[in-house]
Amino acid sequence: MTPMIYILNGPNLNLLGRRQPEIYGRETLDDVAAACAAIGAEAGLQTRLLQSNWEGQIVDWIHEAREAAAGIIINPAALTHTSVAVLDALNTFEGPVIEVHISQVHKREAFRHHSYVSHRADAVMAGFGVHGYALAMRHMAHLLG
Ligand code: CA2
Repeated sequence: MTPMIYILNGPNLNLLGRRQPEIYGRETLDDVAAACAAIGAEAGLQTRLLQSNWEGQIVDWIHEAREAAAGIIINPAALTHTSVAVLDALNTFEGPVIEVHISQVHKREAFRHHSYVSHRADAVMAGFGVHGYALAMRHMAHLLG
């Protein structure tokens, strides 16, 4: 069976490509889904990109991924900096976890410099724009290959 990669996105990322293009660029989450699916197809991986503005929904998808996915790519958005619940959920997942940030969070406000999710992530991308998701997909293929 083709391994599945969950690509999870947190609060406000539904607005990607529609607001603050100077920080987050002009590509939408649908563009990201298409780019990741294309890389997955090359690498023999299925992808499922999901976005929610609700912390509990992200936690539920991580639980679902325990059975359904071989790896997780996650941009937790603001939950990165606040959510022990997302960290605890990721700690129950056995496959590779890659954390993605579109912006270079370490160049931004001090409150964006700490990530709860980084305590679990096997790799972290920041500042590559939405291309960071594609790079994460390639690394995921390498890790699972
Ligand atoms: O750089 C990233 O990817 C972030 O995870 C984005 C979060 C921010 O809280 C993190 O510190 C860094 C914000 C996501 C908001 O997404 C928007 C996208 C387009 C327009 C407005 C918001």
